[in-house]
Amino acid sequence: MDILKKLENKERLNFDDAVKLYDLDLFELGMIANQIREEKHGKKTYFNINRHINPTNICKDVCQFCAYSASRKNPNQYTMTHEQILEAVGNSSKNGIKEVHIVSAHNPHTGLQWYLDVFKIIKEKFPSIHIKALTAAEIHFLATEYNLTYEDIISKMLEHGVDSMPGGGAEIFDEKVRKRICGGKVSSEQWLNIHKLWHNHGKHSNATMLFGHIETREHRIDHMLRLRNLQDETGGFNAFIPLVFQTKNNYLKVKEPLTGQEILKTYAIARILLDNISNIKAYWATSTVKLALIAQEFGANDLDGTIEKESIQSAAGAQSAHGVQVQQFVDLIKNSGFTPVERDSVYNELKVW
Ligand code: V47
Repeated sequence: MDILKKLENKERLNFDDAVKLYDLDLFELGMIANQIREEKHGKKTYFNINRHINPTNICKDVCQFCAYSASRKNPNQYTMTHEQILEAVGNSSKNGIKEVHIVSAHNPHTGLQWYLDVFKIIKEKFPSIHIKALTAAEIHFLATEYNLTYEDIISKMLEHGVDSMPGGGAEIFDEKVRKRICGGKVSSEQWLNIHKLWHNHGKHSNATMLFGHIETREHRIDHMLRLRNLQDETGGFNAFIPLVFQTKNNYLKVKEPLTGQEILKTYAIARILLDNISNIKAYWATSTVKLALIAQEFGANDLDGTIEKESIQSAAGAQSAHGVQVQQFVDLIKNSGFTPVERDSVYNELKVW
C-alpha cells in the first residue's frame, strides 16, 4: 500500500492518504502510531496536577452539542463570585495543583472586567500557578461584545496574568457541520487566526477536536490538516486533544456513541498526521479512563490531569464531575506499562513518578 511506503519513508500524508488510514486494521494502525509515539516520547506518559474551573454557565450562544449552557435546557444558572473562585483555587492549591484551567460560557451580563479580574486575583494570590484560560470562542465573544479587536483582548489577557490558552471551541472546522452544531460562534478561520495571534506573542496553546457527533471521518482529517498547516507556520500548539462527544442532555440527538475502535483509530491517525505537534492528549474525561489508558498504545502520550471538578462535559455525561487522585492516576499509568511523568502546562518535566 502506497501510504505504508510513504510512512516508512517518513513522508507527509495528504488528505486522501489520511482518510484511507481509517481502513487499516486497528492493530496495524496502532503499531504505526505507537512507533511514532515511542520515537518521540518512549514510554513516558505526561500528566499534570490541575484544577478546572468553569466560572459561569450563562451563555449568549446556543451550541447544539452543549449540555452546560444555561440559556436553554439547563435552568440552573450560575456565576461564581471572584471570592468563590479564589476559594476554589486556594483549596486546590493545598492539593499541589500547578495549573488552573478556566473556561466559561459567553455571559453578556458580567462585563469584560469580571472575566479579566478572575485571572488578576488568582495571579496576585497564587503567582506560581499557571493560568490556562479563555478559549478562542471566548476571546471572539469578548471582542465582539465589547467592540474590541482580538489583539486588544489578547493584550489584556497577558496583562492580567493568563499564561496559555486552552484548545476549546475548535469543535469541527468544516463550515457546514460547524453551522449546524454551533453556528453563530467563532468561525473556523477566526479560531485559527486567534491562536495564530496568540502564538505570535511567543505563547502556547492547545487544539481540540470534538468528534463522534454528526461529522464524518473526512471532516476529522480536514480538521487535523488545518491544524497541521497552522502549526507549520507558528509552532505554538503544545497538544492536540480529540474530545469524544458526550451524548446526554443536548440537542444533537446522537443515538450511537462512537465505538472504542473508532476512537482509538482517531487517536492513532492524529499521532501519524500531526508530525509537528508533540503531544497527543487522550483526555480521560471524555474517552473514559479505561480507554485513555489503552490509547497510550495508540499514539497518545498525555492523559491531561487530575482535574478535581469539571462542569462542561460532565453535564453531557462525562466522568469528570470529580477528578482523580494523583496517586491513583500514577498507579493506573504504571500498571498499564507506562512511566508517569508529571509535567507543567508547557510540557517541562517536573517529576518522574
Ligand atoms: O470546546 C462541549 C467540549 C470543550 C461537549 O486545552 C463537549 O488542555 C464532549 O476544550 N461532549 C471545552 N465535549 C473543553 C476543552 C478542553 C478540555 C480539556 C483540556 C483542554 C486543554 C481543553 O468541551 C468545548 C467543546 O468542544 N464539549 N460539550 C460534549 N457534549
